[in-house]
Amino acid sequence: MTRTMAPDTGTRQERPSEVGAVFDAVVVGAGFAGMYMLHRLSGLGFSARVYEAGGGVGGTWYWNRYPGARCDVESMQYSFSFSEDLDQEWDWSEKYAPQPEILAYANHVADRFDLRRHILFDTRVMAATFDEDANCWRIETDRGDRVRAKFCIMAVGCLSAANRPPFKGLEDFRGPVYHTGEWPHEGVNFKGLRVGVIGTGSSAIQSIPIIAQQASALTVFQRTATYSVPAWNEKLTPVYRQSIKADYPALRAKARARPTGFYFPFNMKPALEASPEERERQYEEAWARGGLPFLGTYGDLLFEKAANDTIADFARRKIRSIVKDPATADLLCPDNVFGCKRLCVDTGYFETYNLPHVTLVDVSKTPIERFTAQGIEVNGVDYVLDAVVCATGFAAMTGSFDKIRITGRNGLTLAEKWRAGPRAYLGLASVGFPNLFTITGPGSPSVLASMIQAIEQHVDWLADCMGHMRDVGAATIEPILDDENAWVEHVNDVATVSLRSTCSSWYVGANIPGRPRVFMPYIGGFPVYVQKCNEVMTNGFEGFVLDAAMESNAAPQVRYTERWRVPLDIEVISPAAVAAKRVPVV
Ligand code: N01
Repeated sequence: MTRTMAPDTGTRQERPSEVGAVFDAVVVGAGFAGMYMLHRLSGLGFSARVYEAGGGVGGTWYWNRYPGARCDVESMQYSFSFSEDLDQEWDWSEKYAPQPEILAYANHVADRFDLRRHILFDTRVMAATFDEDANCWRIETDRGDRVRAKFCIMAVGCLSAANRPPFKGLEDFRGPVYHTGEWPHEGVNFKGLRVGVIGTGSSAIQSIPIIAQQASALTVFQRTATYSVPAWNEKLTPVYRQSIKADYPALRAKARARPTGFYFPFNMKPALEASPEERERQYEEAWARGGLPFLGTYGDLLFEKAANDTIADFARRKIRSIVKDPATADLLCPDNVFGCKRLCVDTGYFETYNLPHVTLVDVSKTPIERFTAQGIEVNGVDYVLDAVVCATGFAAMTGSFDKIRITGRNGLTLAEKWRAGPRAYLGLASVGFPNLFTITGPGSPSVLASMIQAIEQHVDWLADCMGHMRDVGAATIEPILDDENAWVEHVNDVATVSLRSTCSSWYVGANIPGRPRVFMPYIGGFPVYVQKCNEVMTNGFEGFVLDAAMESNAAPQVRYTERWRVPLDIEVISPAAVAAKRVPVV
């Protein structure tokens, strides 16, 4: 019988259920979004309860403890920017911080800002129901808690509902099966074991080189080959850290003005206007710098297929130059658009296939047939395995909402409303669900921006919104249907001009059979989105209805969003660019 391993946090303690308590806000999740939301709510004097399914703070970084897990936005930028003191006191040790260090940072933030006393851990929210008579949300948890709150804030993460494909015969397999996104806290020792890894996305690409160092044999089951750029990770020196800290606010401001929400050198020139020799030189230099900025080598790479072909060709030649066995190299060469699926950043990924005990199995045409007691069967061949790692990703963007029964006006559930794809105004709120907010929800830049900056911008906007509602005595806020529809249409329009919408990625829900195919994040660029949010607020929450306001015409007091009013420093999406079907890189 298979042991499908999930983390035993070991922290779950008995506690009485919380019944009848009333809060200004309930926040679901204590990852970076939930923590920062809680900090802002406390600052405004709102009462708040945070429920967190895990045994600690950190969200993604609490659950994804697989070997090799680390950020791929540089650490000095992959962190909160709201506190200059926090920026100054924390020292990142590496260019790309490993998971334990990011989790330690999350714990530091929780302690430093005294967040824990408002958080109930090991508690999963099961249902949230809007009470139309009382204008409040009724929240139920798996620990018997039954509380009420004016606001219900979903800080559930974009990539937190693990995708566990229902492989035939899984229960027959005699070894353990792990999922990278729900990794055992005590770690896993693969020494001397025959290990199978299913998937070749970011999680697989980070973990495979390390698992290969331990396993006696490693078999990787690949459905889609992946582009990956070397990280060239390195220790950060005190001198380097100090050079950033000397003017951290300037770096943060530059990051906010970028389509990605983080700063890196970016060349807006079109690849197709450069000579082949010049392109080759630029790609070599960018490859030598490594990481996600490789996609910023030219400005048209995600908009012109012919331009994209040039970088894809370069990346394939790199793979062939690293991987010695030509047949394996062939299999590892993607044939889709470069950067269409989320670009991976690796340390020794392709080199791993040169090890004699590592085998790549193509499951693109002949899928995994079944698990057997001994291993995995593909195309009539039995691969004998002692343990399997599912690096199979997530039900992205909406998967975590699906796990909670969220019921709005007239008994409509969010799952029903979003059956054909998510519909939300600015990715922040959805018609029929008053006072329900979705931090980095579908229709916002979220996963296409640096996540922590996207979170902070949403939280600051929401804090100002809730502060304003209190100032004017508003009981509820809810988007107007026409505005929500127009925003959803805009999100779709923008997506169609980017080559990113052309492949079967999790951005469009296509990694899991049966999910609606909709490009979920907003690809128009972080600053353009921020500008729209700022305008909506300045214009008195345009596109929303604020109900029962005593002084509905009062201009909103800007408490936290001021720092997001920054000029754009490179060309980004505009309605004209969309109309002309020419949209610079995000
Ligand atoms: O998940 P994925 P992930 N049979 O969906 C394959 C972030 N992240 O956990 O491509 C066989 O990318 C699937 O195949 P296909 C980052 O945003 C960041 O790796 O769908 N294979 C794919 O190869 C990232 O994009 C970091 O054809 C199956 C793989 O499993 C996102 O999280 C690190 C299958 C899943 O790849 C998700 O990454 C890690 C099946 N039935 C993650 N089902 C950083 O570096 C799925 N697959 C910060």
